[in-house]
Amino acid sequence: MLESIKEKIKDSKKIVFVTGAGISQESGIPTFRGKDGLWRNHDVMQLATIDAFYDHPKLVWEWYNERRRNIFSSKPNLGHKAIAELEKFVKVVVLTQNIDGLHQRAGSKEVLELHGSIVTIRCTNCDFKGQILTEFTEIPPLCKCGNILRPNVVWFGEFLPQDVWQQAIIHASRCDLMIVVGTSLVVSPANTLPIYAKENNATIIEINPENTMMSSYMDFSIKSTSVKALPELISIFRD
Ligand code: BJW
Ligand code: ZN
Repeated sequence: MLESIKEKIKDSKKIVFVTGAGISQESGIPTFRGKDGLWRNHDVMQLATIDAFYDHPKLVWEWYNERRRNIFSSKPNLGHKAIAELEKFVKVVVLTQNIDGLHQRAGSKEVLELHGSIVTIRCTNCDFKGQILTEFTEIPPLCKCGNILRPNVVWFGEFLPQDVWQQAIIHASRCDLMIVVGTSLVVSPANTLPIYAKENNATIIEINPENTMMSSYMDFSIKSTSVKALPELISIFRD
């Protein structure tokens, strides 16, 4: 890693991470776009919509059931663990688009889930909401009130949980270093977070093996996977 990046990182007081599917790719969880963007010949972007859920609840639930099974048997990787360990040295906040809970399982204390959680299930009609780790044998699963249950995630066309989003903007606006890891930055409003950081004159670093929509906007782009690049951050603070 360049000495100039190392200095910026070591001098920072508050690091905000913005993470996406790429950080969990090395835990065996597929990303959304590119070659991973198909499930049983369905474009996953078409499945992740509220319309798809109401039109084809069984199909969408089969997709979530399979993903829940995979996620529950996956483990945080060295990238998630490095972010959690950084808390020993500097204030860290994680703003994640991921719904897999792997940052929390790696030990990160302050994680804001912008797109909800696949662990939590809620009713489409009543106030029921709860963490359910067991597999649903009957799909779509039904609530005690008789209506369909859904994963507590944010689909296209739905608003992000407003309290979480407001907090995310505040953190992005008040950091001096933002590290954007494993996201294509094509989905709004999460892809506006680097803009809030830049307005505060924060340094922005991207970690991604590929170019993204905003690579040219970054102060530094590290073309690497998160498992390779993130553990290096710890060594900067240790040295
Ligand atoms: C690695 C790596 C390694 C690989 N290491 N890196 C027109 C009509 C209607 C709406 C819109 C519209 N135009 C715009 C909108 C808004 C819409 C949007 O942004 N659409 C765009 C696609 C055009 N956004 C919304 O609808 C949002 N809500 C909203 O805006 O509310 C206001 C509103 C309301 C009503 C109408 C209009 C506006 C909600 C967005 C919700 C997104 N939900 C999903 C599903 C969540 C649940 C689930 O997981 O099942 O969130 S979609 C999916 O995309 C998921 C992700 O969080 C999100 C972002 O994807 P991410 O994480 O960036 O993954 P990838 O696959 O894209 O990228 C992976 C990256 O990793 C790549 O760059 C790789 O190179 C890299 N990588 N291996 C490091 N080892
Ligand atoms: Zn209910």
